[in-house]
Amino acid sequence: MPDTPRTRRTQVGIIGAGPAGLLLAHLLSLAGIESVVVENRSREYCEARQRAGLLEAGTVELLRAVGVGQRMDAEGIEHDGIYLQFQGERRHLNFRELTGGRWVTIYAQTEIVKDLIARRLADGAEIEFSVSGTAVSDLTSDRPVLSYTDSSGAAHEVVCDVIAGCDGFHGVSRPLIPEISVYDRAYPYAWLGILADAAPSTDELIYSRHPDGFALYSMRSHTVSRLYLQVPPDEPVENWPDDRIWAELNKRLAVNDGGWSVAEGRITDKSVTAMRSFVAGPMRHGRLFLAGDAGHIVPPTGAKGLNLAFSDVVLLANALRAALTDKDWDLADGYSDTCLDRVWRNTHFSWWMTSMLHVNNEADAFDQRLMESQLQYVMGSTAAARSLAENYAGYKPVRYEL
Ligand code: RFL
Ligand code: PHB
Repeated sequence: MPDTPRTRRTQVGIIGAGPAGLLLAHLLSLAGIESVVVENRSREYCEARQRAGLLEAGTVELLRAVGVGQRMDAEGIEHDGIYLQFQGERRHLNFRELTGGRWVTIYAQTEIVKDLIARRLADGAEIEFSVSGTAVSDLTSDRPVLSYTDSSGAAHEVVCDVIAGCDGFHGVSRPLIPEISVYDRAYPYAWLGILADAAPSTDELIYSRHPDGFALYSMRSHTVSRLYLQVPPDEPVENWPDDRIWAELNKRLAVNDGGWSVAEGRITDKSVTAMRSFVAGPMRHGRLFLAGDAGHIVPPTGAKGLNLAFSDVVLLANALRAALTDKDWDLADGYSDTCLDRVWRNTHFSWWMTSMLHVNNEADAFDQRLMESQLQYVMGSTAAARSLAENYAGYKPVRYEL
């Protein structure tokens, strides 16, 4: 006989301790709203997963305003803009000048996750790591139930007012929305990403289009570089020994006047990521709300995924505070539409950056020339560069009502 589940009560049940779930729990607690977070991975796994590195100014300001920005302020690196490169010519786009003062910051998603977990635990919060069998029921009642089995095998039921599906692209929440529509685009390439113990030989990120494919020079600190290469989809990582990676990076990032090279170092992480655009809506069913990658995925070329997840979370925190504290459900009722407007703007921008910078072997020569022409236009025209800068640095940042 299975054990009878242990039952307890909270206001918001949150599925997923990624950046979206953790930030939501923190914002709710600042508003005096209780939550329980369940996560099927271990704390160590969540804190080690290599993902995003680039934060919009609005994300930086948000983390600062809600008291989790101390380490980001000490260790993050502010960038004025990015470099774009084509045919060996490298051009700097200065976002501060182009947008009237906006910028971006390098600070790793793994560090944000560590900061948020530390703050939640210091505040006495509940985060259940390493759970299994996460399930949700009674979504169209006003007491939805979140159930799971903890790491010792004990079954739990949490009776909630609302459940937030912050469980990423492969989570259990999205399939629970019966009326969902899905918009999907797979790209015919992937990214090979490496992390290397090497002081970056660039001050800001370089996005380069090369006949062999796209390359991106990013970083995590003044001593750690993060670099990406366009590779075929499903490329086995074993095809890329270290020497081949450095040679290819040096080729795709080389500038015409020579005299510049990628600083090499010990590679500490190597992985291949598929590229996809995916939008699902509505992001709500009854008392279930989706936030972050659970509802949408963008290819990483525009550095939008984490920033977009945080925008959802701010809108959801504002809506849940009004609903649960003031009994006003208007913001909650508008949540999905408000999010999806932003999601589509970011989906377009990420698709546009991706198409412009990658070599698409399935496209005909006409399409390839159009993309090259677009890139040359952005590198040559202040008007075109301003549009890229406005989107990259964060178009219409959302505000958390403190
Ligand atoms: P996450 O991070 O996937 O977290 C979801 C969490 O839910 C857990 N989970 C469950 N827990 C309990 N029960 C279940 N049934 C569960 N199913 C899943 C998972 O274990 C996980 O802990 O989603 P979230 O929080 O929405 O955050 C989204 C971001 O992680 C993502 O958008 C970014 O990493 C995207 N991204 C970038 N975004 C940026 O804004 N700037 C960047 O520079 C940037 N670079 C990137 C990126 C993503 C990349 N990859 C690997 C996809 C670079 C790369 C290479
Ligand atoms: C990263 O540093 O991981 C990164 C930066 C910019 C991107 C994608 C990834 O567009």
